[in-house]
Amino acid sequence: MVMLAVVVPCYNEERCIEALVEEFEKLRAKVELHLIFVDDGSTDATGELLSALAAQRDWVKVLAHKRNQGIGASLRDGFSYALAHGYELIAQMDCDLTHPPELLREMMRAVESHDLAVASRYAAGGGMGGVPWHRVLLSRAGNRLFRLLLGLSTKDATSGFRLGRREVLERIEPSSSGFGIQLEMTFLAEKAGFSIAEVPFILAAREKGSSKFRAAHILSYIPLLLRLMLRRGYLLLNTFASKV
Ligand SMILES: Nc1nc2c(ncn2[C@@H]2O[C@H](COP(=O)(O)OP(=O)(O)O)[C@@H](O)[C@H]2O)c(=O)[nH]1
Ligand SMILES: [Mg+2]
Repeated sequence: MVMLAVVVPCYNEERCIEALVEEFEKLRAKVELHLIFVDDGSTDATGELLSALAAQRDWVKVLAHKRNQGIGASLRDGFSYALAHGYELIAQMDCDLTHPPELLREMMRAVESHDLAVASRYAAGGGMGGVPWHRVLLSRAGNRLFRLLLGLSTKDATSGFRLGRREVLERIEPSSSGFGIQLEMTFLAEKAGFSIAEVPFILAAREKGSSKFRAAHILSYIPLLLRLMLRRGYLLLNTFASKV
């Protein structure tokens, strides 16, 4: 039984997919794993490329949405598939070659003593290599704000590169459809009491294709943040009430 599933959400990534699968071909010599791509209504050749790659490799699976539903909705579908198919360890990563697949081995070691490993730009030794300054600023400011308002311990609460034990996904129920799902999952995992290891990594700059993150996406963090703050308040009140 293959233990590890790596869920990879992708939207219009025709320029990255083949190179990513090639990188995984190499990694598979050391780690047994399955890749689960979630193609989210791509309008370029992503879907055809994925079908061709999967047809020749039983370790590559493809879930496809007819229409674009967002990275959060895609991750949730990928996780449900991985849970239903019995994988013990479930990872997620971007398919734009900015997350080094090699790091998954270190993350696997980290979950021998933790529930979840988050590849972290803000742990000692982590960082960003050549990422545009406005994205660096946004990520730093966002993470500071989220930690403060939500009382998080995880330094990189918005990382899209993680690997965890299946129990984490069995317990938490994220509902975000967009990019906010990363923050939501960090919050839910922390508040559920799961232990999180931050594995330092350097996020690479994207060289192929283009980012799908738009300034307008920032707005969608506002209702999410309010919802999570309310939830935090409720949890704090409960803890307080159980002590008096
Ligand atoms: N399934 C799905 N994946 C998406 C969507 N938007 C972005 N992604 C994927 O999520 C990952 C991160 O997105 P990216 O555009 O690189 O955002 P950035 O890293 O924040 O600049 C990449 O693998 C994208 O292909 C989407 O709407 N649906
Ligand atoms: Mg990216």
